[in-house]
Amino acid sequence: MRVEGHIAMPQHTSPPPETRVALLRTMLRIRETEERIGASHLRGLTAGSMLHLSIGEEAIAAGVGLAMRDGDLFTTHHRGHGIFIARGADLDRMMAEVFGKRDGYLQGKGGSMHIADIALGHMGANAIVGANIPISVGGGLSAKALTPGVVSVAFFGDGALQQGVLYESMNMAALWHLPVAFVVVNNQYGMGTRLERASASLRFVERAETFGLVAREVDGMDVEAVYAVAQNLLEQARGGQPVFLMAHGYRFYGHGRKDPSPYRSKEEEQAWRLRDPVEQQRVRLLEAGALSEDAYEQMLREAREACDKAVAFATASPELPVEDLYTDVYVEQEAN
Ligand SMILES: Cc1ncc(C[n+]2csc(CCOP(=O)(O)OP(=O)(O)O)c2C)c(N)n1
Ligand SMILES: [Mg+2]
Repeated sequence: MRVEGHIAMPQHTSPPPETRVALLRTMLRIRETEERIGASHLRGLTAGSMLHLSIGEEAIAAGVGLAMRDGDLFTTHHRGHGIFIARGADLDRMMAEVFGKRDGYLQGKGGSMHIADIALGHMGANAIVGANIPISVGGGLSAKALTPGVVSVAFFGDGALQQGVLYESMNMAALWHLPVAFVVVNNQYGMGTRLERASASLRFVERAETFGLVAREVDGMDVEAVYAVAQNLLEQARGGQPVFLMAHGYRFYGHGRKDPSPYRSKEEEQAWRLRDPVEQQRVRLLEAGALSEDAYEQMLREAREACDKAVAFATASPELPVEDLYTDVYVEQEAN
């Protein structure tokens, strides 16, 4: 799906100055952290043979993430570092988890693709395409019954648009008036397959509408546009009207960090990199006088220092002893 011509840009007024800066700070934190995670992966320091980075998709994570509130619930697909950071992940514990170390969120047993933190509302990343979506519907059901006003957000890739479970989930959310937001991080590809080659129809917004959802699409490289549309949609979701947001973006690296992306052209990559969401927001704020060069440099320094600290923390953390492999895997219950 090409961006030009497909996106109805929402009419929005700019958010308050401190929010505009917070959106940039969040994207920068994601970018710096993921570059460090990627570099660590290439040095063999992360757990697992595969690593999925969301570099290029920061505006979607930050825009929706900052439109959410404390107490809101979410799940992600396998490319979820950015979303978790936008929702306040502790970088030390996150880095340790990605390194497979004991001080990680899940003692290193989950790694990048299964990270979770119930305290922050993160019900889990999920490596099975589409599998996190019904979990978020369960979160919505729980919120409706127990914590009215909370919204449950499922973040997933364009690959999940071809999974039946998405449509079962949208139907149930609409039928039961659940506070659920379905957010598609459309980076144009599922592994090496372009969305056009995987779906007979590209009318996903209409598809969601026929299920009874309020559905929108947005330029996922423009963080302020994402934030504005997400705020509007999440408010509707809080009242029990499930919503769908298709955000169009791009992953700057391959499917995994080591994938050289032979299935897409260098010209295409370059065209998207020219629309770098972090750079766009930086320039926008500098030109508007909403941010000084010094303040930006300071922000970048802080992000890098946080990464240094997180990598040092993860490196110093031990691995779990092998005897602990099977602990915390199943809930211990008396047979009855
Ligand atoms: C049910 C299922 N089928 C196939 C796979 C293998 N697989 C892993 S990631 C992926 C592509 C996912 O694409 P998308 O949902 O667009 O997310 P992206 O990687 O682009 O962020 C596939 C097919 C899987 N993990 N789960
Ligand atoms: Mg994709």
